[in-house]
Amino acid sequence: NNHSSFVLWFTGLSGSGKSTIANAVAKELYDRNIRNYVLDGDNVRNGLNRDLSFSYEDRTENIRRISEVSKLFVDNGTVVLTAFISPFIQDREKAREIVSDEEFVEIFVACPIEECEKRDPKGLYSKARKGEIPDFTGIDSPYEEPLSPALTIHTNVQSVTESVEIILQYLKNRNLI
Ligand code: GGZ
Repeated sequence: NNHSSFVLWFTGLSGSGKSTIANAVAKELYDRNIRNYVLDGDNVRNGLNRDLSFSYEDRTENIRRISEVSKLFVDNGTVVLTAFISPFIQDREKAREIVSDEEFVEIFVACPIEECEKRDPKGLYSKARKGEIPDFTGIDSPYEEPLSPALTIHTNVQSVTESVEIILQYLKNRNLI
């Protein structure tokens, strides 16, 4: 297939649906013979970044390393889908610079915190409310919404299938796939 690689950078609160949508898009790319890889907390925070906490400095370092790794994948011809909260605008702008603007697609996975908290798939919000997890994003650590993302997906009203369609259509329109 004839395409250049790029990074789909998903950003949003814990429980907003970043990993779910990233994996669903990854499957569609795979079905189109587009080599791709999903980077998320499960395969990065447990390995490469296991030395990092959720302090401001460590989140910045987390995103910096992920950006550099994403660039390596793109150099290799692999489409990268990253699913990290990446709560700080400055860190995401740095990621865009590291990867290069033309190859960086920021996707805001928007979901009201009340809804994320209701979903609470890992029970983390509940723990954070009880003070058992300090610096929890949206509770006692900030989330800075993107000012001009390429796409915003509202997971409280859009299904996973609809969200995937929106993203694929965007990539087609931009001749990225
Ligand atoms: C936010 C935390 C925290 C704190 C652990 N704040 O829903 P999850 O579990 O699977 O996704 C969250 C994940 C966030 O890691 P990231 O690498 O994406 O964060 S960042 O981009 O801000 O560096 C959550 C879990 O780790 N988790 N403690 N304090 N999320």
